[in-house]
Amino acid sequence: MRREIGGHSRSEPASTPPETRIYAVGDIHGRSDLLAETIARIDDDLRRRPIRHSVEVYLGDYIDRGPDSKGVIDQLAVRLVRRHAICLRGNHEQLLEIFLHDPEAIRQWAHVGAMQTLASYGVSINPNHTPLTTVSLQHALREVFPRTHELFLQCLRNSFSCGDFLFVHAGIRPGVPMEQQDTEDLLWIRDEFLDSTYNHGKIVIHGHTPVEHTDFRDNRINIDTGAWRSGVLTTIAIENADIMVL
Ligand SMILES: [Mn+2]
Repeated sequence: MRREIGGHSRSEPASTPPETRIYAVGDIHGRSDLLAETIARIDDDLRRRPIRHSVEVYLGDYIDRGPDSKGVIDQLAVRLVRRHAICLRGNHEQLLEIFLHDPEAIRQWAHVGAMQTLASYGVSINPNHTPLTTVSLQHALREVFPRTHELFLQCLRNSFSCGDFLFVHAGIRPGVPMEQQDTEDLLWIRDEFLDSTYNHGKIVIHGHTPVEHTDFRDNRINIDTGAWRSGVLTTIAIENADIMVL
């Protein structure tokens, strides 16, 4: 499938650098089972179609909602070290990072699936026991939170650019230069970005807002297919100007 940027400022179709294939993976949300299948599919694709440079990009929201956030980070940490995978920060990882420093953050995080993440680390709230204070809940998680997962969080990036493609979790604010983008927008933005037909200069590959099928637009591609609920974790492979769903 060929996609062209905008139409005014570029006449060439959006493309990767030479001899480069980019794999981009959508929102995982605790589905370690689907991630394992995806990684196997990427490795299999690379065996069948070797290429000089391969880049693996995960678009964020690794945790919450699904059952095994810990297992997701275990696998991604290995991928990051062995394959130099680019792991972007999603708004859910941001909430976890804030909670590790500020126990009161659980109030916001709890609304979007924190309990499933805490449970995957063996931290559970038993409603029959005295309610845990936010501080003791934070201590309980910090006590069992692996050092490798701390290091993983430190490696997260808010954006990644390769060739004519820009990778972010949620999107960008239209009309604002990349270096002036607000982190909150990169991790949380919805309508102002999704409704925009602005030529961003690069095709934006993103997740964050679930869609039934990979959503190809002139200026962006949404690959969040709501894996935690749908069972479909989407990966696209981009090579030269060709974009395929893996
Ligand atoms: Mn998100």
